[in-house]
Amino acid sequence: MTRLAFLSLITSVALVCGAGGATAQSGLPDTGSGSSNGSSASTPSYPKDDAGRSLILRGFNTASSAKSTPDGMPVFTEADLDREHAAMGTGFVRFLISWRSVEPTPGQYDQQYLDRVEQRVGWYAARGYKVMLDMHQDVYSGAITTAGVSTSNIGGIGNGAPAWATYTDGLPVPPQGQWELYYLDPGVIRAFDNFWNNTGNHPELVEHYANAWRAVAQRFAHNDAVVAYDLMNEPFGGSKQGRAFEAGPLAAMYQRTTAAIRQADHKTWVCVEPQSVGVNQGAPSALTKIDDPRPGGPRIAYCPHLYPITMDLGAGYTGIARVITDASVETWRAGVQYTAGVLGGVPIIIGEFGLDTTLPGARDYIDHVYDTARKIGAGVSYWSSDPGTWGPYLSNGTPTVLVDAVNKPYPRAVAGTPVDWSSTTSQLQLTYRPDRTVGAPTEIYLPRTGFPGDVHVTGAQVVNWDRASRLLTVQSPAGSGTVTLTVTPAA
Ligand code: 9MR
Repeated sequence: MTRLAFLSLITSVALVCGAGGATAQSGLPDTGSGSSNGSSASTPSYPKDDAGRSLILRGFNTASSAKSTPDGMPVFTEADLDREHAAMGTGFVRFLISWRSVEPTPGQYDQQYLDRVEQRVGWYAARGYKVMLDMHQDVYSGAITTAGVSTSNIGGIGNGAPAWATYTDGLPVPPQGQWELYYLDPGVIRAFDNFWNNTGNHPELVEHYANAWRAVAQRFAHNDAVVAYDLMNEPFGGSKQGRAFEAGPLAAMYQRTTAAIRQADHKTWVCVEPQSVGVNQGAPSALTKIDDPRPGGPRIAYCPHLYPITMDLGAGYTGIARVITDASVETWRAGVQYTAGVLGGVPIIIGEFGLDTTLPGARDYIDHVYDTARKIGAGVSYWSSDPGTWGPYLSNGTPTVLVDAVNKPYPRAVAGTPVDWSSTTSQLQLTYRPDRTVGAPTEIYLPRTGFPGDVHVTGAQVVNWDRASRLLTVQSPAGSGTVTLTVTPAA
């Protein structure tokens, strides 16, 4: 076992054994109860589309391959998207972009790169998807070693920041056998310390970062498919960790970048992530509220990742590993709802969760995470659509257990506020409070497996059932109050 894995395991066990107490003491909510800060954890909020409908986002990260391709594009074709769409009914993507590609030289924004991103966004838009643009990084940058990203034998040593913004100050970045361990290398810690200006030597870097985001926002401000900007993937604080980082330079960067984005774009949701180390495994975040200067109320969302250490270590989801994983997910869930409350009762989008789908119990774990997401009203983008054992398809095209797990009925856009929903392969039930100012219908995805023919709907009027796109649209009955609708296959 590696150093980090060992440390992580200890952290995980400590969380499972100890954080329950810490959770209770700090007033983190149980499922369904209100949080201690005035916002209610039992009434999730949702990002809205242009028609004002609540969005329940289900999709993939596309794709890890974009980290190292020279043109910054994922190895993912329109045909791949058609296959995903037909097989799983996804309607959302967390699309990876990178600072190195947006701003290859200081102050110069590569419009041809943004053209390529816009083209891919167009593929998604044509199929009715919503897009979150994710400014990705891992281990700061491909320039942390002279080896760069492409010659690594462990799948890429760092990606994200441009070389000109990478200051290791001559400190070493010794090779590691596992990519996460690079985060502990002195040169990487220094690169982050310079980015956050923990050193006091590089106040310009965060300014560049915020301005690069403004350039992205200028391009996509009026693109209806783009609903969210994930400001930074898995932030790491260098020598500042925990509260010192999250309530300090991280929140300051989010505030500055949000202000820069709002100079160009008042519409798109701004997603903020906690620090990844520890919080991805279930530790509480100390992130503080970000003000959104847009007219008409804030559009901030909380976009954490979920990686219980048991799953990352390959323990599978059986026996004691399952017990530990469930406890980690539960601790993580309480922390996520708490932080969403701190941020102002904001929508939650799980930007990443993922695992080796060939592990024992993988299917049960995937179901458990989607069920947890459903209960807390969270969107989900699975890591990732790349071919392989973590993805929906192996390199030879064989589907993994993920395809069947994701391909479930779900309400995609609700003309009001969802109160509760659940589904099996051949049934969907949705309770929601209609918003009479929303003219567009509620939209529901129904897989072919459970709904091969006509559908039977109670509690609402069918507007359209499109067996090709698998989309059912319904209008709630006149009158006020909560509506419960049920969809089953017609007898
Ligand atoms: O799965 C990715 C792996 O192939 C890469 O070597 C690694 C470093 O770029 O990144 C992995 O993806 C991670 C993502 O970038 C951030 N969240 C955790 C993902 C899984 O480890």
